[in-house]
Amino acid sequence: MALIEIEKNLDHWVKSIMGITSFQDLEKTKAELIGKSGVITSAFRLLKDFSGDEKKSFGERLNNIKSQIETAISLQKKKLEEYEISEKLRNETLDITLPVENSSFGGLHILTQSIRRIRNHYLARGFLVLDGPEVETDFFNFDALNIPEHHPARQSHDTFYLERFNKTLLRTHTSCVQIRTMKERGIPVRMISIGKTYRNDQLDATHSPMFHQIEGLVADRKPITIGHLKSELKKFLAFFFEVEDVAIRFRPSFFPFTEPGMEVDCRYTKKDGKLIITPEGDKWLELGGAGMVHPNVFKNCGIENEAFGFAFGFGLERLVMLKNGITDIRNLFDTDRRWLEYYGQ
Ligand code: FA5
Repeated sequence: MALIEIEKNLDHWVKSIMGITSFQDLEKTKAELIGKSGVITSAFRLLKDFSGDEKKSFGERLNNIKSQIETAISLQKKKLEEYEISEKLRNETLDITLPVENSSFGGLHILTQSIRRIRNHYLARGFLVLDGPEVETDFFNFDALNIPEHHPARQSHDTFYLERFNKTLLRTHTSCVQIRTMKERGIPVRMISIGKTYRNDQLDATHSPMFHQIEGLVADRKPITIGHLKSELKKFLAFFFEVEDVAIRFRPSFFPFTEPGMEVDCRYTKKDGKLIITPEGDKWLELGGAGMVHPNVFKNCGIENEAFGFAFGFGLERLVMLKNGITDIRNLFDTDRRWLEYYGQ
């Protein structure tokens, strides 16, 4: 197309660009005018037929036309984008005056319910209910609990270290709260702590990289025995499972912060596929760890001379699963509304 004709058409092109209503049409017009084989681009090829001032003037006129077209296209594109956003906003406006379809307003997660129940139980019995930080130092998580660097027990806790903060980690258990409590308050003390703990464990039906533990500690200058520990655990488990009595047994185990250390099992039976905690049960169920506080732990907390104590640590998810017949820990962290509504309160 000759330059004269192009100049004549310019007004018409700009007007029609301003009237385009879709991105697709805009792109099409852009290609027809200033695309690779567009009218204007083709006209530039004629430049080679001119020379000197003529060439200069031809080039300037064409560039001027091209830039007017580009401006019109980009203005129109912006207009279309704004229109699209305002349409979207208009269509997606929520009518908050409409009545709700489902009258369920949510409830407390079963883990929250359990934490509250356990806390209330212990508060009523005069225990301190304490929290500790989830980001801990290796002193509170390991050293003070008689697990020095290079101790093999450190390997059994697959720890998330926060490398930027030297010697800082996500606590692998709530036993650190024992240390913080005794360092700050000394003994005698009766406390529990419930909170989140973290381990680099593969997620499966019974393991989660984040889970909760319940820690208990009773320490005194007066003698405390395994008999006291057994009685406390029976009380706690009978309360938690809402049964009259629980038969428990201790199996020797090793925790560097206890001496002796043990695993706690309780009797149960299965009826119609349901798990029932009962002293008459024919099977044993593993519940958690416990033991008598190791003398080094007292020492590390600045408690000199004779001291006695017991401690226990249970996984909350495992207890909640046993009580409610939940077979997969992942259900506790899913967002299936039906499940949450069933167990929520
Ligand atoms: C401990 O963590 C000790 N601190 C418990 C303890 C406290 C012993 C006081 C003695 C005195 P253990 O590593 O066994 O022990 O973990 C305790 C419980 O946490 C386990 O019995 C289990 O119920 C739960 N648990 C451990 N790892 C996971 C996991 N990845 N997901 C869910 N629960 C877990």
